[in-house]
Amino acid sequence: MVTEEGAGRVEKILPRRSLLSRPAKSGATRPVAANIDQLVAILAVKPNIDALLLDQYLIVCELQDITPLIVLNKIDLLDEAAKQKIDELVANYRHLGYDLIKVSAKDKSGLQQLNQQLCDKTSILVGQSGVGKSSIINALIPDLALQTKVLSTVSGLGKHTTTSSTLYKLANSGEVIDSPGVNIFGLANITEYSLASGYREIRQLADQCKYANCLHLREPKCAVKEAVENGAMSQARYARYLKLREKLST
Ligand SMILES: Nc1nc2c(ncn2[C@@H]2O[C@H](COP(=O)(O)OP(=O)(O)OP(=O)(O)O)[C@@H](O)[C@H]2O)c(=O)[nH]1
Ligand SMILES: [Mg+2]
Ligand SMILES: [Zn+2]
Repeated sequence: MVTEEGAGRVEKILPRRSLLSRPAKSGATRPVAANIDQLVAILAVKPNIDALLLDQYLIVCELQDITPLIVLNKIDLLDEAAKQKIDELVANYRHLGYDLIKVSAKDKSGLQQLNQQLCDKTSILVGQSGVGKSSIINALIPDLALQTKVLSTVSGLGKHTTTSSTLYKLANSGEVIDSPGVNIFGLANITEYSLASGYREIRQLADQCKYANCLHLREPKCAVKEAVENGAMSQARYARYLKLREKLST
């Protein structure tokens, strides 16, 4: 606050804006990164699109007030067979209000748009190994030459190339953190109720459920299940909600 003489006084130390954690031994959690403004969840046409992992990232964003951005990389590899499935997924997340941009680190398409979204804030790039996190940062900062790895031709899967999180400064005064391609925060600190409210469409519907403590499983007069039945909520997203609930209880 400002005192009479115009001098300032420290009222309180502000809490960290956000804290991403990952599960550690015996139910404890370990911090991964603090004061993140934006989480960029990277998906890639190859190796495969892991929507369950994407939902986990989005839940963390919903609960921690971190802006999510979804980036679909490697669109240079998109063929007709993959296109329909991906279009559906893209439409679903955009319909939910998530920003989603399509890029190719290889031919540099979409990178200008991505660069704009990274302006003036600190973002962490996350996603399974091999989706191209380091390649995207390399493409945004041409002098950097971060190590990336050729995907195994047998499995199409990446090996973990990046082993620790590192922060890089962009020319547009944004900062990006490259993270290793592991499931870095999982479901740390998430309860069955916070999981439900981490699905934004479930959170919006929940107050129309008959029971205030409805978990949208087998309860009667559940607005969420009704929405799934009449197509207002994506069946695939609901199925992932159920899957993550199972993961929580194991
Ligand atoms: N065709 C194509 N290949 C790409 C693209 N982006 C990245 N790759 C390739 O995908 C592989 C993995 O890229 P990385 O940047 O190492 O992936 P990463 O997400 O950093 O992986 P980890 O560090 O293991 O987490 C490399 O062989 C890249 O050349 C793209 O837009 N198109
Ligand atoms: Mg990497
Ligand atoms: Zn319900």
